[in-house]
Parts: sequence; C-alpha cells; structure tokens
Amino acid sequence: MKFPLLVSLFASVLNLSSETGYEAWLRYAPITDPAIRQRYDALPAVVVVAGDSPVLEAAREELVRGVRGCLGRILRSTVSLPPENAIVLGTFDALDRRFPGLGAAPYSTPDSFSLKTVKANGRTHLLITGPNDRGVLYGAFALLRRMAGHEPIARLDLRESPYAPVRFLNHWDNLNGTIERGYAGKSISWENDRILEDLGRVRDYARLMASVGINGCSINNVNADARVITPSYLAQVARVADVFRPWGVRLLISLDFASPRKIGGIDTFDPLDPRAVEFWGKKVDEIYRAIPDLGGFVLKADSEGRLGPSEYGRTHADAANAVARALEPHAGLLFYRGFVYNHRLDWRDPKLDRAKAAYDNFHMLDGQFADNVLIQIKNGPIDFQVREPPSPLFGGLENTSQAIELQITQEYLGQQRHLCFLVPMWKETLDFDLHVHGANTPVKQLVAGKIFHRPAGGFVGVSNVGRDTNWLGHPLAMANLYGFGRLAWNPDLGSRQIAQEWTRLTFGHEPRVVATVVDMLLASWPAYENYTGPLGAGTLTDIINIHYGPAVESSEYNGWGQWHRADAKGIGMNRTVANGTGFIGQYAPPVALKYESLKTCPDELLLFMHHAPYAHVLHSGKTVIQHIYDSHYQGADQAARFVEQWKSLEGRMDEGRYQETLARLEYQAGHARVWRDAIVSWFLKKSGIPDQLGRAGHFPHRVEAEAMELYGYSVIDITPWEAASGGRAVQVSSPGRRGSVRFRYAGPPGWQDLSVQYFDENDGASQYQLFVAGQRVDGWAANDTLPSRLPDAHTSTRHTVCGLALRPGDEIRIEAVAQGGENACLDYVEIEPCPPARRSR
Ligand code: GCW
Repeated sequence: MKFPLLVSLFASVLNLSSETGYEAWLRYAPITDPAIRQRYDALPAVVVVAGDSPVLEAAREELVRGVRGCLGRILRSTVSLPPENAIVLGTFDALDRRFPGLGAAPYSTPDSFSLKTVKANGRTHLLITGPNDRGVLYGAFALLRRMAGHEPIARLDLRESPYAPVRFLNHWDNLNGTIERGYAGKSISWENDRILEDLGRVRDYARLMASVGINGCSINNVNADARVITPSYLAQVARVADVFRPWGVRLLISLDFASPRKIGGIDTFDPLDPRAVEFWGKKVDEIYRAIPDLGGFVLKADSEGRLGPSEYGRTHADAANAVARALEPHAGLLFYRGFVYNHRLDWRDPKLDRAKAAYDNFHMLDGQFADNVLIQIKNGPIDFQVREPPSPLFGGLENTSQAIELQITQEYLGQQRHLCFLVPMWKETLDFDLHVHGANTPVKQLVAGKIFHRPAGGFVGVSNVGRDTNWLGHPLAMANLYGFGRLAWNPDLGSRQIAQEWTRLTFGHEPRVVATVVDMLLASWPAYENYTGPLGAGTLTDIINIHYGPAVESSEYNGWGQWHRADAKGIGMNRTVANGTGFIGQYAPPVALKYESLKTCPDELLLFMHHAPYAHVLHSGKTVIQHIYDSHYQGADQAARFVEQWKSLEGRMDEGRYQETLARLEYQAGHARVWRDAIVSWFLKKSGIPDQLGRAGHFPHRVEAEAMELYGYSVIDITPWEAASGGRAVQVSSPGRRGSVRFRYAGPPGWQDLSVQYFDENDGASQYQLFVAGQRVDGWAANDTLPSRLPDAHTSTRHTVCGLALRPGDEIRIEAVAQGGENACLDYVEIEPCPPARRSR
C-alpha cells in the first residue's frame, strides 16, 4: 500500500471498521454528511402504534433500530397520539378507530402499504399504514430503505402493492443439518435431526426476508424426509414458525408423498385410496394444530427417484388434490413442483427430450387441480442452466395456478465462488412475452395469475443460505437474495436499479464504490456465460454430481437428458418441430416460429433449439466454433478484470468485506481460466478447426508439470482430460509423501508473474514452496474446501507470485509435502510478464 497513513485516516473518517456481512442490507449505517442528515431533520421523535400484534411490534422496533442506526436518535414510543408530530403505525382499520380524522385512505391488496405525510390539528404526522399488519411492517421497512438510501422523506405520499400474493423461499435443508446445493455452511434451522436450540439466526433471517417482502418460507429439502411431519418433529418445526411469525413469514413444509406408507401405518400412498385420503386429512389437521398459520406444503413427486402417483397409475392432479383438499379448510397452499422428468431417457433416441417433460406432464392436466394447488415451475425447461428459454409450461396452464421457481443458490452458476448476479437473467424470463393466444402475456403476469385471473400465484426462490457469517458465502451473493425479494415484490424494477439499491445499502454511498460494484454485478452473468456454456448449449459442467467445474461430455451418453450432442461436426439439440424433438411446438406460434427458424432464432439460444455445424455463421457474423473460442477468452478476461476493478476500491470500504471479496474474485479469475482452457481445448480437439486468433491449444508461457524434472513425483492422467493442461498432471509418489519438480526458465530477463496451477482437493492440505534460483520466494497450503476429493476440474486452482525478477537459466523449483488424501498434484507453471501498471508501482 502506497499511503498507509492516508488510507487509515480516510478509513476512520468513513468509519470503515471491519464488517462481516451478517447485517446484509440492513446495516443502517450512520449518516454523517450534514447535507444528507438534514433531509431527516423533520422526522418526528415519537412513534405511535395503533394495535399490539407481534408484527406491529416488530415494525415499531425496526423503526427505532433503523433511525437509531442512521441518525443516532432514539425514537420515543407511545400508544396515544402525542401533542407533537409523530410517526403513526397501524392498519387502516385500526388507525380509523383509534385516530379518526387522520385521513388514511384504505387500500385493500393484502401486504400493501402506504407512507403518507398528513396534517392534523396543526401537527404533521407520518402515517405508515396498510390493510394488514404485514403491510404496515413492509411500510416501516420501505421508509427505512429510503432513509438508508439517503432519499428524501418529506411530504411522502407513496403506495405500493405486491405484484403477487406468493413471495416465498424454499430451503433444501436436510434434517441432519446439511444442505443440498448449499454453499455457505450448514443449515440455520437443523442439526443432527433436530431443530437448533438457538434460533437467533433464524430470527435475523426472517427479518431479512420481511425487509424485502418475502412472506413464506419452507425449511426442509424437497427431497423430503417423511419424519418431518411426525409429532416429535412437528413440535420443533413449530418453534421455527413462532420465530418467523412476528416478521410476517409463514412457514411451509416439504412433504414426502409416500408419507402415508412411511409414517402413517398403512400399506399404501395411493392418492385415491380412502385410507390415504384419511391419512392426509388427519395429518394436516394435526399439523395445523401445531402451526395454525402454516403456509402450506411443497411437494416433489415422481421426480429424480422420489415416489409419486405413478406408483399407482394416478395423475399429478390426483396426487396434488389428495393433499390440497386436506389443506383447504385451513387455507393452506400446495406447491406441486413441475420439475418432473424421466432421468432414464435413452440417449440414443434423437426424439427424446427432457425439455419437453414439464409441459407434457402438466399441460394436459390443466383445470384438474384444486384451487389451492400451484404448479411450481423452474424458470427454464431443463434445470437452472446459465442460459435457457422460459419454460413453455408458463403458457400452458390457464385454469391452474402457478409460481415460478428461481434459484438463488448458484448451483450451476459458480456456487458462490464465482460472482454471478442473477437478476438480469431472471428478468429476461419474467419479461419474456409468451404470446399465449397471441396476446401480450409476459411470464411475470402469467405466474402472478394476472392473465387468467387465478386466485394464487407468484414467486419462489431457492435460497439455501447457511451458517456462514455472511449467509451465502460470497459477500456479493446476497445481491441475489435481495434481488429476488425485490423482483417478487415488483418484477418491473430494473436490474440496474436493484443493483444500485443493494450496493448502497450494503457498501454505502461512496460514488466510486457504487459505480464499480454495480458495473461488476451487471457484467457478471454475461461473463460467467461466456466462460462456461455458449449459445444455450447448457453450462457444460459436470452434470452428474457436483455441477461446478467444466466436464463437457458428462451430459452425454446417459439418461439425464441434459444433452448438447457435440460431436466432430457440430453441436446443439435439434428441438425443432420440423425434424427435431418438437419441443419448440410447446410455445405459442409467434414464439415457436421465432425459435424454429435459424434466421430468427437468437444467437444466445441457437444451440438450445438447433443442432448447428461448427461452421454455421451466427447473426453476429462469427462461426459457432469461433464464438466458442472468443467468448471463452473474453469471459476469462472479464473475470480477471473484476479483480482489478475490485482492487480500485481498496480503502473505500471496510477491510473485512474488501479482503473476503478480493480472495473470491482472485480465485474466480483463476478458475475462469480453467473453464476457458477446458472448453476451448475440448472443442479444438473435437472439431479440428483452429482458432482464427491462434490462441486455442497454444500456451507459450506455460511449462507442463509432466515436462519438468520430477523427484518423488509421477505423471497421472486427469479425468476428464480437459480439466488439466495437456490432459495430465503429476502427483507425489514417494513413500515419504514429499517431492519436487524443477525446470529452467527460458524466457527473457525481466519482471514476471509466476502462476502455479495445482489441484486443491478437499481431503488434505498439502504444502508447497517455490524457489527461484535457489531462493525461497513463497510458500502456501492447499487448504481450500473446493468441492471434490480428486484432482479434477473442480479442484484445479492457481497460486500466483507477482513481480519476480527472472533471468534466463534460473532454476524454478517447487517442493511439496502431500497431506491427507491429497497428493500435492501439479498441472503446470505459467510465467507471464507483469502488467506494466503493476510494475510501475
Ligand atoms: O437441480 C437439481 C438439483 C437437485 C435438486 C433438484 C430439484 C433438490 O441438482 O439437487 O434436488 O434439482 O430441484 O428437485
């Protein structure tokens, strides 16, 4: 650092003491700028609450907390209107009864709110009202968001209604405390088959949910354990509902459809068998005795090995209705997942297509579902890939309610080790016009039930926050949770606006910080798409298990149906009506026509809809193969740029979040290269078509480990081959578990950066030391927890030492001590000139 004193002075002025991210966007950071503070001078000193429900109490406490944080003032609380200006909280009815004449004009959409400045008896009051307590709570959060966002609050007259009644989160938490596709530690609710004693984190999570209008949350995996609705579990689950309640969040439970047989003491779960019907009736009554305001259930049936109605030749409607009827008297909802497909498809049959499954399974049942059933449909027809068209099923249900399922946890999108802001991706789906019956029918309106006037509908996000202090692992990943809530409240909000709001609330208002973080967020999904899956082909990751690093062929030659059908000549799924799987025919004609024709199909979905030769020329003017090369280099460069962008913020935010984010971005830049090299090498080898720019397959700065002098090391093949440079690596093979590799530097003299590409498995912490011309210049441990215990695409990572003064003939030596199950594997060393900017520092 160049000016440490200056930076620390600056830091103390800005109050940059380290933050952990736990407060997320509800930091209520002190407002120190007098010009901004002045906007809140007229804020009353008293808060009055009409009513005494736990939700209103939460609203009052939040106001006190927020005003204290932002302005350092502690609001006085009273129950009657004081002889001075006041903030008045309460439902329209209560305000009318308690303080007639204040003039709050009622508004009926549940959960909506109004913030209004009124004059009465010579006083100026700020009314925070709504038709129900939850609306009042949302109004309090909205006021605080304005304040923390430094927006004026004088003469307020603001009303907002949620776009849809359903704004829920799902958790894939297992009862033992692990989380399926969770990337931020263990469950905040469960541990060792019990609900945690200390639910403090759950309370803070509920507050975060409420602050963006989320009003329901399921707390156990859709791959459900039937025990969750047995009496001893119910008593515990009810404790979570108690903690959610003051924040207006209803609890939901994921069910095992085979529960009647597994825990009900009967030998069937046939939804039409009266014994199963009786089971559900009694069970649901019992559940509602424990949790009277339960939101309902989530149900994954006949999918990925889950038992379902097919066991008895029954339909999904039979199954859904059996449970929904039992929920009806309690006003509970059943979220029946549309994610139903056969994962044992015959990959040799070119007509079979997993993308067709949701529509095929549910469209024909439209109208047969009870009114309290919602079909919960993933945004795309496959499974949360980096680029998919909207599921055609959104347009295939007119007499059935639906909800869109979006994934906040970044399963296929970098698992929170990579930055990937998902709001722009979600918005593409939500804004997409499916032209049902030729009319203007964007997905957001369909799922909200607005087009076909459904009684229910909305948005479900798979959250999977965990016990990591900052909830989602990556400090910037919370923008996705925030963004989900904001879009569920109002999908017409723009991506940039959401990114700006979140950044200001999370990192403050320093203009350079806001501009940089917003830029990075908005560039991140396109960057991730660039270095992972091109042109709608899918994420090109290992689809069998970990869903993280590159593995081009893992999707092929198996029944999972995530095929991209890349071969020596071309790539892509032919989903046309003319001679493909016919998937495109599931869309209404205007959409289908656009996708069916190569002339009108957008480039970014070309390979989702068509099988194209590598030489096919895109609308962009590039061939498919050149696009694959270019986009992967471009994406990896973008990821490298994120690091530089972030570094420009040093000293402009707290050190804790700065460093934590920097570490993730540096890792991402390295892994983006792993992706780039794997995909580019695979397609070069497969197609035999060279990269016009001569990059693919040429690594002039690289020395392969297998080409070095090896001591106590031996060469191994890596699977898949594209995960390692040259397909091979070296691992320690000496009985003493120590080894070294050496080579002579043959480049020009000068300042160089040296990167060691190695495999950091999660089953050991090997030690490495780097020597240059006999001098030890660095040492590090391979102690990350990347998601594999093998040397593969998930664990390939790099360690870079910057600014080495290298001379031709220098011996470069890496000494390693293997540890645990890890064999201190090395892939290559890359030596590149230091960027001029860094050299001059
Ligand atoms: O994307 C897949 C995941 C599974 C998940 C499934 C689902 C909960 O890989 O882990 O199971 O989707 O959505 O049901």
